[in-house]
Amino acid sequence: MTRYTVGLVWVMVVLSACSSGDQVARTECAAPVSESVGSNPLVPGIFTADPAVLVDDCTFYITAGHDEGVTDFSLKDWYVLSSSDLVTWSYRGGPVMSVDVFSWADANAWASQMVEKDSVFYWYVPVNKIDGGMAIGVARADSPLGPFVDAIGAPLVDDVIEMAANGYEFDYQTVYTIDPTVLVEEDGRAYLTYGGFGRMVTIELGADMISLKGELVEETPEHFFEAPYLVKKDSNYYLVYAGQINPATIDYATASSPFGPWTYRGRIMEPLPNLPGEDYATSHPAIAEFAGQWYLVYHRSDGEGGGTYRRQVAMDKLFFNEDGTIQPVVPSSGIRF
Ligand code: FUB
Repeated sequence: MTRYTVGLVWVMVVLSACSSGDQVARTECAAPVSESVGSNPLVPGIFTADPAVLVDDCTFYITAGHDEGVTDFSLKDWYVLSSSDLVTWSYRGGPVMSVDVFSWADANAWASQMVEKDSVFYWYVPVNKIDGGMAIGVARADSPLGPFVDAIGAPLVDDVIEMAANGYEFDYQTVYTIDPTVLVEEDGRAYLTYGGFGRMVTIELGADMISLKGELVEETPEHFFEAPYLVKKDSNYYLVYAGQINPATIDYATASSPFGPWTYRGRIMEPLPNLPGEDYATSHPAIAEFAGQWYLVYHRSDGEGGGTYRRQVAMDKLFFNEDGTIQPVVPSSGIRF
């Protein structure tokens, strides 16, 4: 039984520029053509999960895992979907990076995020270590389309590092080392947040983006399940995440620091449907601004040929109210611009 499965059972029982990497909103990019219509899922022919967004050079990139599972997660590589009009999407004909890039890992190309700093692209990914346990690695490239190489040759964060940092005796005491999200501030400082099964941690990254600086700060927003996604807007930090338990909602919280404490703000999306006979659907959000409009990117499990372990990435417009709160989003069959 994987730690994900064990954790899921536990939760069920307990019930308890132009870079979005640095979150710089570039409104000079051309907006999608008025009255054009997108489609959801964005690329119907492939199964993609756990989206994150990077806007670079007026191109909207979505990094996503390649879902190949039937009754459980099976992901060995990651896609990069891209579009400049948010209607026509390309995916380079196949995955851009695989678990094989990390010599110390052997499986689980799970929820990742790519960011840019000083024209270098860093891709933070959770993978299964050959000697056991999930860990976060980081790959580096000069282009969002690669080729990517392991930037360290070892995990950036794993249970060993977390146990030493926290004085834990057992690996099960650590926060689940999955679902990394990275925020690069305008001053170049960067923060890594990760976690799952109701616990979340944030730590500052070194200036080189491939080392840790400071302490692991465990500060978890209310209703957090997994899939944190950290952005900054108008001096406020927004954390969007899969809430409750599968079938997960998409909820959000805000804070005046990337370390929290987080104030729960509400629900953005209700639980997504799963196909009959399938496990409850997961949820995984990313939000980003492009040409002056914010978007919610997420995955769905009810597409043709799809399922809970054959998910597909979709997106819809996202609207902020004047007081900074976010309006609920209802999944559509495609954005109308
Ligand atoms: O894709 C594997 C896992 O499913 C991710 O790590 C979670 O966020 C959930 O989407």
